[in-house]
Amino acid sequence: MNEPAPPRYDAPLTRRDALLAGAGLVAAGLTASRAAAQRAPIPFGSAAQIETFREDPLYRDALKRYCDVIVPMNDLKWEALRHDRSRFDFSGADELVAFAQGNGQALRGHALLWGEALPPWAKAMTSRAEAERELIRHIEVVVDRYKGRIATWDVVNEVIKFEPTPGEPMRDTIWQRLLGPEHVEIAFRTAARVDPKARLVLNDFNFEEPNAGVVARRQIALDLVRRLKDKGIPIHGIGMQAHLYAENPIDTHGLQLFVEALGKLEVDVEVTELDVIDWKLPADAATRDRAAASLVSTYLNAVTTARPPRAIVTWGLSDRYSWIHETFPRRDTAKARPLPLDADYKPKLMMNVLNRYRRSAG
Ligand code: 9MR
Repeated sequence: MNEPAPPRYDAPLTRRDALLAGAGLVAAGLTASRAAAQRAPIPFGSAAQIETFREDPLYRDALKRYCDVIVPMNDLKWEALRHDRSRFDFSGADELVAFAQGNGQALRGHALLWGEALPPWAKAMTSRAEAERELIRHIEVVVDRYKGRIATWDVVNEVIKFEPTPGEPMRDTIWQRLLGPEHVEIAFRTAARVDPKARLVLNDFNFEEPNAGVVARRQIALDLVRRLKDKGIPIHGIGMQAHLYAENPIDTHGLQLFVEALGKLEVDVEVTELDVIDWKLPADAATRDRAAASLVSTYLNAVTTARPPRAIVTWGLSDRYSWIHETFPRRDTAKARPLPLDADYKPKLMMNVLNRYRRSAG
């Protein structure tokens, strides 16, 4: 197979590059992303998994070295905090928060409301009053504990229906079943009341693919923002997860229109769970790494030229550990390569792309 020439990351930007980039003609978008990134540095970070954090010193070193922002991957979810109904368990979250604070890193909290990662008792709730009482109490306790330390919260996660049908915008969860669409308002209103200084974000996935379902998902996000704003309930950002499928194209124009429309509503975006699902790519590692870097570059260039995101966060740092290994296994059993560092913590081409946007190089 004839492989394309490796992309250039370090050559100076020529006038021709700039013109091509402006016309959207630069293959892979690598040069274009460089131009966009030169405007202003964007905080970079990663989700951190507590078990790995405890066991692997190289993982801790990488988090410290590369990240401006840390996101506890699972330890602020209900499943971790509320395993027992009567008692909050902050052990994992506290450890990661202390680590980030010790390193002068910012924190994103993920997530105050989600239909998944719930303990059995929460899945078994039966009445509106019970769901409302538990949700409000949960947000009060958790946001209050980390007030002034966790600056940004994913207040709600994945509340938009995967493939929305007209009149059915919301995902079917225990919250939607018991509280209806109002669960979003309750969550945002409560978080704002407890920490009026926190950045409050609605986090969701797939705003980037070229299909009708995604067009509908973007519209629903805009409608949700408008509804909250009309009611005087603060929302400051949309978190775009960006689990990018390597085999699918990115609707750069649609994505940019979305980011611009959010800007008009005075809402920023942040990239919250970036990684590349490479299960359909050829086995050769170098080919996969080039494709992943190129896809990330195309995505970040589209977002950043429309309106710079408040942060760029990857869902892990090293290919050694990723949810993609289990969720999207390759037929050839080769290990997935979704993240900016390889399994031995060596930076890959994706890290070069991210470096264009970062506050400081690692
Ligand atoms: O990566 C996370 C994995 O370790 C957990 O088992 C799982 C369930 O809590 O959640 C994964 O993270 C998800 C995130 O919280 C929300 N967006 C999708 C992520 C990947 O599934």
